[in-house]
Amino acid sequence: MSTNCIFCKIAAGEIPSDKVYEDEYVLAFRDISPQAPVHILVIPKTHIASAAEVSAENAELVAACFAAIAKIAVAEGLGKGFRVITNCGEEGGQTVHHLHFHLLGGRHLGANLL
Ligand code: DGP
Repeated sequence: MSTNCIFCKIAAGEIPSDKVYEDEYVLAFRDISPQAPVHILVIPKTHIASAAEVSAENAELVAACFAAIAKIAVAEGLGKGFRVITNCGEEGGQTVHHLHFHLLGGRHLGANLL
């Protein structure tokens, strides 16, 4: 656990969240400021600061996040499709420095990324 990391505190249950999925490695909860009808944050419980910190040593945690995303998408009725985004660093727009994947769906998101 990283001191003062809000997502570590959510993973530890110290801060409440609207949890939608949990396993040994992964927690998923609804974003506090949803940008789509379904907007869920999927995080590794272990602190990884961002996508820039992913390596061979922690890649299994990223794989676990994506396995969770596939399950959550089914549970949330996103059979028509969804989008997964991770913001990385200052220019990438990252505001919480604990690796997280935004799972977005529930409407047509369009072809543009920006
Ligand atoms: P990013 O900009 O990629 O770092 O996204 C951070 C997201 O985290 C943003 O969409 C808002 C969300 N968020 C920040 N604090 C909290 C919180 O305390 N609870 C929940 N559920 N979401 C949060």
